[in-house]
Amino acid sequence: MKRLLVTTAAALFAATAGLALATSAGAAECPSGEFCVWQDSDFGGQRANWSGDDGWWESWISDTDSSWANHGISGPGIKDHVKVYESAWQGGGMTICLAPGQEVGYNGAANDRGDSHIWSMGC
Ligand SMILES: [Ca+2]
Repeated sequence: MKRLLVTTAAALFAATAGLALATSAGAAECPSGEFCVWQDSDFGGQRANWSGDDGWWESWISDTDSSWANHGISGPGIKDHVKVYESAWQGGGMTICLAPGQEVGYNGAANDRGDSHIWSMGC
């Protein structure tokens, strides 16, 4: 009887651990309603996050951005896409644009180039 209990507990633990792993692997850690940027790929290193526009990223995140997540809220008439630019105040070229809910673990064309971003109606 004791052996049966131990086996059941172990199976339960394994199932719970598997569930936790599946959850954390799916979505980047980014607050609802915000745009998040990480210094490293795959949502690693220091994270910056904004609910609004920022025309001049802090120096530590400028030109170090390597992964991005748009957790903005969608709805009629709401600016729910995010455009990232290579210079301050939406200057230079656009490096990457994210649709609502989109998470990008790495993008070679946009890597370490962002300086500002703006929310928009589309890409
Ligand atoms: Ca980087």
